[in-house]
Amino acid sequence: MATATEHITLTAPDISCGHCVMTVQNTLRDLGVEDVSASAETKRIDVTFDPARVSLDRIEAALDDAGYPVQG
Ligand SMILES: [Cu+2]
Repeated sequence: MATATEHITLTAPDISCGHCVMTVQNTLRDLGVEDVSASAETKRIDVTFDPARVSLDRIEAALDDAGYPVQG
């Protein structure tokens, strides 16, 4: 059983304050990602996840639903 995790950095320009950071982090933690760290300064979201557990499409869809669409 592969246990490889992937690390990606997404950009979500609508992250503007600490509340947004918490919402983004909680949204992705609820999906079951290994680790997530968002920043209102850089608008970036660092995510470590197991692709066998949660897909990148699902991560992006959840962020979209939460009001923080990923750029690009
Ligand atoms: Cu905010």
